[in-house]
Amino acid sequence: MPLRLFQISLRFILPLALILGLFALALLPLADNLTQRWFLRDLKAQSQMMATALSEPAKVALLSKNNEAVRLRLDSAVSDEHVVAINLCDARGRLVSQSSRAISPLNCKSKSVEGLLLSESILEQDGMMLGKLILAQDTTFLDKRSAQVRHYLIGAFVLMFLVISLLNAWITHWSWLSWIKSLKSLLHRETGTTINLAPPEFRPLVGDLRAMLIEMNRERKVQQQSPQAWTAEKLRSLLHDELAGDEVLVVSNREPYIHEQSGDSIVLRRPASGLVTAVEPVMRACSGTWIAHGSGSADRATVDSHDHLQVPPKRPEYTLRRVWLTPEEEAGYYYGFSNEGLWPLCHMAHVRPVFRTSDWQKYVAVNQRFADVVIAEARTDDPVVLVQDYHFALLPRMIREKLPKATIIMFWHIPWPNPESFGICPWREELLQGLLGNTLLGFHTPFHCKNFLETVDRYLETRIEYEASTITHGGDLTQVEPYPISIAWPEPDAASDVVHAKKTFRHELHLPEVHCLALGVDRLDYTKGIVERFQALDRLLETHPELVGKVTLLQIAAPSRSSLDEYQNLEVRVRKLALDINQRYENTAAPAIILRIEHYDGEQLTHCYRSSDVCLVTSLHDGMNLVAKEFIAARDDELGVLILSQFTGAARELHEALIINPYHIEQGAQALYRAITMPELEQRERMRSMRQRVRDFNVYRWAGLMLLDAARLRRRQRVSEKIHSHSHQGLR
Ligand code: GDG
Repeated sequence: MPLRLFQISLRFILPLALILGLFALALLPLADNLTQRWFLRDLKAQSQMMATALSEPAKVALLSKNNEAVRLRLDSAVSDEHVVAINLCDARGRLVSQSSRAISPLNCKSKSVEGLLLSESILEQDGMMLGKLILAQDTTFLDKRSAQVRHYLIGAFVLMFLVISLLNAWITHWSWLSWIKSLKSLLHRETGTTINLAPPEFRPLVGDLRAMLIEMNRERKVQQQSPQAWTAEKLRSLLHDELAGDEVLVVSNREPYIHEQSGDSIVLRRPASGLVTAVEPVMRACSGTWIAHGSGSADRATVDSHDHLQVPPKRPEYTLRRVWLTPEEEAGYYYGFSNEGLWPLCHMAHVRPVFRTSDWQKYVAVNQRFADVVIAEARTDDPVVLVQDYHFALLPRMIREKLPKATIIMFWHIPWPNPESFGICPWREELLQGLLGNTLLGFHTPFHCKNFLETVDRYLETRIEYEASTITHGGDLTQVEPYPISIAWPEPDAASDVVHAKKTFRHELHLPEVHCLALGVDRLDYTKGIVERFQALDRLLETHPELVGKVTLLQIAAPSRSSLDEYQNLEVRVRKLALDINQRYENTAAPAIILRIEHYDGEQLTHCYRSSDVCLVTSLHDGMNLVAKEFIAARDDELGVLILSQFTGAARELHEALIINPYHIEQGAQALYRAITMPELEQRERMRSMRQRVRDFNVYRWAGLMLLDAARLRRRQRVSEKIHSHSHQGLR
């Protein structure tokens, strides 16, 4: 029996022993008393009977004064084992006769003698008292009998305890075995039917159990594959081993390097994008070709005749291939269908998606354009193509049609909604069919994967293996897996001291030297909960007036999709709210909010992360959110508090953050108060644990896991192709 089972049994056995023990303690004196009373009653009845039997010869002896005859009768009565002596006395109390075994303290006046039970029986004749018989019975045996009864009772209790304990252990063991058996059969069954077939007690657990087991399997797999931490070097060598010599192409809308014309000169800009932050280290590790929309005003001027550019410009490691779009194409495909349609469709932020046929047509055309570029760039017939994000839902199928042997991996960087929400898209079937051109489709969380499988189940005729997380559609197999995205762990910066950074940063912001600084860093997007964040700060200052002038929120909001109405309205709202709040707390040492709607460079952002006391991530819905992880990575002083929305993918990993519902303004305000007043010891404990997690689960792991899975699928595909061609040759 496993140790756990033994522990469970102990939980029953110990209280049982205690209860039985207490019961025995209460019962033993009672039983003692009862047996004594029964035995005494028996003795009295016996002496009564004997007195009755002796009364006639005794009377005769008293009347005739013939003592000898009666003496013999008395002796024969005394031969009984308990009667030890009998005295016959006359009416005056004189001894007339006595059994031969006389007991010295016993005479006609005796009322009690130790160790004896004395019973008197009066002898009468015609109403006149003739004398009396005194019977003495031995009572010492009563103690022996009581002791025996006590022993029997204790024995019975011990036996009862043993029987119940064994019975319990057996029942526990048996239930455990049948529980495990049901659980095993449950987990091995077809998932689609599991819910109905599962025993009722398991039904609420089925989803959780499966998710837990899948996660445990993945963790184990990763640990087996990577006893040490994931690094760029390790990813590179893994790519070398697993995809040796294979061609790698990346496709994304956003390019990692943008060239802008600034007066007479050209400046290089890095976009504010989680996707770029995540994929760039992968490209550096595997040096392939990154195909993206050339959106900068000086982009054309900086490419070669094949629209190629080696990047990073200072130390080239891979090729950037720029694709040109007309303003109409960009308006329809990027702003229209992708960002007014799919973005709000996939995020629950209460902004209605807008679907226009003209946008859809541009989306189809641009996806086709990128597919043509992939096919043109591919030097082999089976490249590994990494497609990024919701701008290219149709691309995988388009590539698959021309390059059937390609391994196409797509990562969907935003949440996937439930089937009902997705169902409002007029082109839902086309989008799903496009996505099923992938070999491997990745989301941030198991929950998004589940939503995707259920959506496909709802709208397409496919074969879905929930257990294996695969979809078979028109002969193609797509594996759907969660890969939580992350960041590259920064190199330690020995030169930068956090205490100094804090001081200079407050000085730059014209804040007092000792001042609490909260930070928000986002693209200016309605999904990021910037308004709710400001409201939480406002509420904090309202409920804690002692903090007015002592806390400032620095909000960096990188302009994004600013040509869309929804984003312009958001900017107006955010600016106005910041202004209102600042006016409300006007005459103080420092403003409540410093709002910077501008683009910061990477180094500036790190400086901000290191100099603040609190980082606020209050997204209303977010696939992962990399700002949360960047803040943690920047805090090598192990201080600072992260407030994190429960609606981010990051909240599933960073449990030591203060997790909030951003819609609940009071909760946000309370979390802010808790963060501001949190002791350093607690900050350190939380930060240390989160840093460990982000360091280990970094972007190289994200890419590594995805590429390992892709390599495995690629091998499987090659084997099945070989078998296929051999069987064809055999048939000829
Ligand atoms: C999508 C998903 C998912 C922000 N402002 C500036 C700037 N940033 C950088 C941050 C961070 C990135 O942009 C934002 O990443 P997030 O993950 O927070 O959000 P999205 O852009 O919405 O990204 C998201 C992500 O894709 C990855 O899959 O996590 O859920 O929505 O790296 O530092 N960078 C610079 N200047 C800024 O002003 N340089």
